[in-house]
Order: sequence, then C-alpha cells, then structure tokens
Amino acid sequence: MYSLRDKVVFITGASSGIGTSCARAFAGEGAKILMAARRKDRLNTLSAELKTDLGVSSHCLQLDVRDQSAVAKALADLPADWAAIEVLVNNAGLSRGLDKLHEGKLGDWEEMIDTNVKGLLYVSRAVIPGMVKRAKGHIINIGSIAGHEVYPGGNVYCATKFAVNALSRGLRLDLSGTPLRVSTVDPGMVETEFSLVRFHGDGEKAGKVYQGLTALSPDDVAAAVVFCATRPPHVNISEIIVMPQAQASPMVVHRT
Ligand code: NDP
Ligand code: 8X3
Repeated sequence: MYSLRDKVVFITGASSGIGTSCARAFAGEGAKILMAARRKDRLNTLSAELKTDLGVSSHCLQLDVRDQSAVAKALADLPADWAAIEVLVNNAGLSRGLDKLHEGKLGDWEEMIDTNVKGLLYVSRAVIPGMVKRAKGHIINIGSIAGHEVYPGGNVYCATKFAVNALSRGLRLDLSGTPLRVSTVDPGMVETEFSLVRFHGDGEKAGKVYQGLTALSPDDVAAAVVFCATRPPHVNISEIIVMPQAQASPMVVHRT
C-alpha cells in the first residue's frame, strides 16, 4: 500500500457530499487536506472537525472553480507547506434540471459545462504542471455512470460527464512517460445534496430520487477514491464504476 501520511491531498467541492467524505477519508490516512468550495463556512467547520477528531491539519480555499483567474491565483499563492499537491480529487460538480434538451434552460447548461468541464480543466491546468515537475502525483476525477450511459433528461449533464471520461483518458495518454497516475471514479446514485441542487432546492422532488432503495453513501465513494490513491506507485486504477446494489444502470433501479 502507498502511504499518504503527511502528503497534500487537494479536494475540490469539499463542502458537501462526496468531497466532504473524501476529506474525512484521506484525513483518516494521515494526509494533509487542502480543500476548496464556495461555502467557506462549511470548509471551516470541516477543518475544525478534522483537527479535533483526527489531529489532521487542513487548509481551506474559498473558490469558485468556474473563475479561471481565481483558480490560478489561489493555487499560485498557496503557502509553501501546501504547494506540493500529491493527490488532486477533481470532485466539484453539479447537475441542474432534468428537462428535455429542446426545453432546457440555457443557464442550467452554462452552469454544468462551466463547473463540470471548464472548472475541472482550470484546476487541472493549475495543479498538474507542479506534479510533473516534482515527478509525483495522482489525479482522481469524479465522473459518473452518466459519463457512460445517457438517460432521458440527462442530456447536458451526461455530456459533461462523458467529457470528464474523455479528459481522464486524454490526460492519462498525455502523462505517459511520467510517474503520474490518473484515475476516474464513476458512481451511480449517491445520496448527497446532488438532487437538491439538480432540482433547484425542491426537497420533495430530490427526496423521491432515493426512495425505496439504499443509495450509495458518499463514504462508499470516498472509499473507492482512497483505494485508487493508496495502491503502490506501479499500479494505476484507471476507472472504478460503483453503483448501489439496487441499481443496474442509470434507468434500471429496483425500488421496494
Ligand atoms: P453535492 O451537491 O453534495 O456536492 C457538490 C460539491 O461541489 C459541493 O461541495 C459544492 O460546493 C461543489 N461545487 C459545486 N459548484 C462549485 C463551484 N462552481 N466551485 C467550487 N465548488 C463547487 O454533490 P455530490 O457530492 O453528490 O457531487 C460531487 C461530485 O460527484 C459531482 O461532480 C457530481 O457530478 C458527482 N456525482 C454525484 C453522484 C450522485 O448521485 N450524488 C453520482 C455520480 C457522480 P459549494 O456549493 O460550496 O461551492
Ligand atoms: C449522478 C448520477 O444517474 O443522477 O451523476 O446522473 S445520475
């Protein structure tokens, strides 16, 4: 196993769901946690929890990954102790709406493309050159089963996750010959704030998504991410697809 003790792990979208679980799970491995999101208050609370519960230090960045210059500046200005990022978890992302494409809202499309695709690219562009220079690093993208199969109303969200899939593959090719690793962890249904965000805060609609089945917990996904990061350096887990037992595909879900 590869030890992450005292290594800097950078997690985007750590203020909720899978990102928060990843922060806790990597802290459990003794890593130093660098985390980013727009909701700084949540990051501060998590940071205090990691210190109290696990004695782990963390550093919080209030950051909108859609803002390219802010991303570049935040990463260029990191204190020396935090600059040598060894693991990057590109997790920040969201879905907006489940409309038919010809009825879709342009604002929803922009937000998904700007966050899930362009935001991931901005962060990657700011972090990976340092990894290449140090000849050390692992990029773990959070994709989705939506990046493998399209479902009705998924159109643009699925397109962004297909893009994440292509970017993970492309990055692995471009980093060939370096010691860097690239993985993608692609979950099915995970019970987080994801559906609440998708349905613009409609809790009733969001709750229905997870009714009648045990969805994945964000901790289940974090366990897969940590598994990728703790393999020996000669092992690259390219892709993990993980779904609830009750989900056979995006559209085939057994509910009781
Ligand atoms: P949550 O809504 O619980 O968390 C999303 C996180 O992304 C939050 O921390 C949010 O932070 C952050 N985020 C969103 N937009 C931005 C932005 N512009 N800049 C910085 N951070 C941002 O959802 P999940 O934990 O479920 O989602 C995490 C990832 O997992 C996403 O990429 C999602 O597509 C993917 N995924 C989720 C699945 C699910 O069923 N839940 C299944 C498959 C994949 P803040 O709002 O504070 O900025
Ligand atoms: C999230 C899973 O099926 O809602 O990426 O698209 S799904």
